[in-house]
Amino acid sequence: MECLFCRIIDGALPSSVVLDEPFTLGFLDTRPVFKGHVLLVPKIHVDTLVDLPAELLPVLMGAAQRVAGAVVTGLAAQGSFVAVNNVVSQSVPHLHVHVVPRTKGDGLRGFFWPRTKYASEDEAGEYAARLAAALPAPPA
Ligand code: DGP
Repeated sequence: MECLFCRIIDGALPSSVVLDEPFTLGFLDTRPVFKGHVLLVPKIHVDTLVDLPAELLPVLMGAAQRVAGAVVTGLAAQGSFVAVNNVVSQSVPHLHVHVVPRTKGDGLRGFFWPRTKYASEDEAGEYAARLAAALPAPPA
């Protein structure tokens, strides 16, 4: 089996497990932004969030919500950063949700991206309309 996170899910590679549920595994990132940085993965192999079956979305994000609570109650973080890299900046091609404990003044700078501006309200409206037209219908 080639996929690194599938090997962790199967137990072929060790990990520090935080959450083990029927469809979701949560384990510590070995290169944490801060200690307690958790990765949540679906146990089925999908490359990105776009590929996740819709019925597993609340399962995965529900687990992320609970872990985001646990870093506050269990590690005394003030909050968290919850993120998914899809393709770009994604170093492991098995969907994973990062839950990073955050505290004011923790020095995290890497997630401060440069910001741009819309040229006009019309341009913003065009972007909104293009996205809205491209959105698949929600699952029934
Ligand atoms: P990303 O760059 O968004 O694809 O995040 C992948 C993360 O996976 C990165 O923060 C480091 C982590 N990682 C890489 N290899 C391993 C590993 O073998 N075990 C664990 N637990 N985490 C890993």
